[in-house]
Amino acid sequence: MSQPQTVDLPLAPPRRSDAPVLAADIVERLTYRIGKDPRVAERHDWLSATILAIRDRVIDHWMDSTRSTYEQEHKRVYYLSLEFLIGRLMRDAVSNLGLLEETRDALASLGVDLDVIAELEADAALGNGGLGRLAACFMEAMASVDIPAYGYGIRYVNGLFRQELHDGWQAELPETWLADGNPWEFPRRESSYEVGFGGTVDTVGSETDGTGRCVWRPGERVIATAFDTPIVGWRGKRVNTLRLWSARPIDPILLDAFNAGDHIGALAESNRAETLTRVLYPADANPAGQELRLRQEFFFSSASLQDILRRHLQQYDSLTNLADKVAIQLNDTHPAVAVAELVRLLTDVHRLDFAASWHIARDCFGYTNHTLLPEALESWPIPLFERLLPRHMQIVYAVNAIVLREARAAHFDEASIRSISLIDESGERRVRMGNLAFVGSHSINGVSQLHTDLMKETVFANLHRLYPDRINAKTNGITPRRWLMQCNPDLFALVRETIGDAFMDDAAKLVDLDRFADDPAFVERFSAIKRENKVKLSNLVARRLGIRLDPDALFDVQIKRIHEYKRQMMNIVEAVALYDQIRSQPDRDWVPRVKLFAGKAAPSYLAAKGIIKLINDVARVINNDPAVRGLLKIVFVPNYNVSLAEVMVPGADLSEQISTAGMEASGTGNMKFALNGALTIGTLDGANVEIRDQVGRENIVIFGMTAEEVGTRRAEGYDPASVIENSRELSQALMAIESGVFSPDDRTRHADLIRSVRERDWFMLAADFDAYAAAQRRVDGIFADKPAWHAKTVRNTAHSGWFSADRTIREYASEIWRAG
Ligand code: T68
Repeated sequence: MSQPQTVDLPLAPPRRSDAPVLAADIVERLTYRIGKDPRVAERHDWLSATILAIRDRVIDHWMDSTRSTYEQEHKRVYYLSLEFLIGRLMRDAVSNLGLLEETRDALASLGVDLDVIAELEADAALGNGGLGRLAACFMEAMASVDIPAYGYGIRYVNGLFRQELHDGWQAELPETWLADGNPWEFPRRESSYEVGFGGTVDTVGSETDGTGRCVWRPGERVIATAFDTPIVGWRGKRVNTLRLWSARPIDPILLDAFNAGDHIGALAESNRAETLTRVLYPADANPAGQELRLRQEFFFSSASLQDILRRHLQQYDSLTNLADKVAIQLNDTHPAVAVAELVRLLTDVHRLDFAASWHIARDCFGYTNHTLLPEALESWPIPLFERLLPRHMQIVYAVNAIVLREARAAHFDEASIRSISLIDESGERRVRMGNLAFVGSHSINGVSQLHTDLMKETVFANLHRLYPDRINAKTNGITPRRWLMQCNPDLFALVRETIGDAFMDDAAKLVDLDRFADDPAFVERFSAIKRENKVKLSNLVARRLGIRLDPDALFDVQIKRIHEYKRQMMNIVEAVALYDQIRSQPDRDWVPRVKLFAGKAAPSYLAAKGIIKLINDVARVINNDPAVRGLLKIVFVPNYNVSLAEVMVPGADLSEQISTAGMEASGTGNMKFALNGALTIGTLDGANVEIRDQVGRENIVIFGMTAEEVGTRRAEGYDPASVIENSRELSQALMAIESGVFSPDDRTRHADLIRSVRERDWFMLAADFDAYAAAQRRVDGIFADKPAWHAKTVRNTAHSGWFSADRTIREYASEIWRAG
């Protein structure tokens, strides 16, 4: 083993962080780092100065963590993800360091309000939805449970688009989160790697089947440069690194061309390189069939692996022990090309033999699957893959030969072999990234129990038969720091006062709250906090949309990406049916309800955009109809992001988790709502099943078909028309929408959406509709019985501790990574 390059210098003594010292530090950063006189500093300058002062305190812990991993030769975990949906970082860092009150006081002594400047921090929205947010929760949880981990991804200049509503239609605008600079990140020019594309391959060895050593001469090369962000774990115990790659050209400008007058051509290479990391693909469940996407995937996978190997070799000098010291988790198939790239680096660059490289790779990699939707399973046309990555194409073929040989030896029939193959030969030949990730990993996990069972029965059935020990379940989790402590500080304080501090380090201890569910004094305080959070949410809605809400109404919330399988459409059709009933029986004692929606649609997903417009059309009519007397309101809050969720989740009474059973791999929003004392109305899909098991079936409202029933129904030949005919409520609601009641300016606007329900209804809205409407009326009944409702909300909080990401990460660490 080589010696550490750093000599044994003592660590700096920990910084004092009492309020006066912190205040002085903030002023110092403001003056000397930002260059602003405190007397004229703007709020944004105060934010930057505060982050810099906090960041300096983080650095001490960061260096400690890095050093101890090195000295104790701990295994390192690398989480490769094309998405990290971080949101804001300041409150996370400050509160995990235990400096919230000190920071508040320090700023107050300077005449600055922490809550005001915290709101100015831009959300880092480097992700689309659940998959990206899971990666962010995992980063925080890995630091909190003391796992030495690095997140690797792309530093997109433009994160997920900003959504505006123009006349109820989604409009997409660029999100320039870096416009005011990013005080959290450290550029690391010294950590730069070349990444190649295209070109030619020369074989050095005698083997011609791809397994011999080769020399790849890329036709095109770019430089990947690292930007590091420290991620602070709970109580500042450990600080890990999120390393995001940015692309730059090898030659920033071709001076000869420039001097010859070709000013545009001189910058072409530079532009092409920088385009690589300019935008996050706004793809949710529809992989963009774009060359640029594959280039992004390879770019960050290659840079990350080169970095991993460099760090390992610097410490251990040898690659034979790589899998003992390195675990690499693939967040979905987006980094699956890393399997081939690691084999290439080991074989061609580090001169291990092919078989050894292949075994090492498989021992290092684990793969997490996040969807079974066939349209979301990534694959690349062979001509494209071969042109961009000629050496990787050879490796894919070589690996495929090994796998198919094993399948033949196990007497698999031809149909099974075709489904296992890394190459899809059914139409245009394509590389199947899911199969590549599967065969290149020793562990393949689903994100809930149900999803894992379905993986074994459907897309991976034959691979599972060939490698029966690999698939395992790791039910998702959320960080309770962000999703309770920070977003709901009053509830957090009440819990702490009631059951003590133990739950702060072990969320499962929240269960101690259970015995207070029937204690009237406690319940009164619990429900007063919920009401206060509803007031805050109402204020946000009033500010942004000018709509006034009654905080005593039932707040029914559905926030997530807009997708047909998530069935926002069923929710809004049910609102139309309810509207109808309220108008025809105005004197019944209706439970006043506010239906809140938020979420983005992929820009190319026209049906999802149509659903947003439908929700807004229905909202306009219902909200302006005096006949409903405020008994029903519909609100679509634009630009859903992590920070908006932090207000909407604590302010919800009811959490809508109503996907067609079998289609939502897990869900994580469902966990956030339950933790914050909302009841779930949901199908037996994804982690809803486990939420029911944890909170108890009397504390959740379940309806509709099971995944198995959905399968049977489809197999029998599902006919939505006859179902619609037999449901008066549903037929009337669909007819109203179809006839243009909600779109008087364009009566046929929603005709296509409704026709797709009538004719095909792939997501089985009609089949579940009556059960859903009945479940909503059950919800009304419980909500009207306040003691019963409140007891259930307390029990939801009490039994949600199991969904802490700390639990999930401990399972990954012990069962997949063998680390920590
Ligand atoms: C989500 N997937 C699952 N995908 O839908 C959700 N897809 O059930 C689960 O809880 C969550 O992952 C975490 O496991 C996604 O969010 C994407 O965002 C995505 C992005 C690009 C391409 C395909």
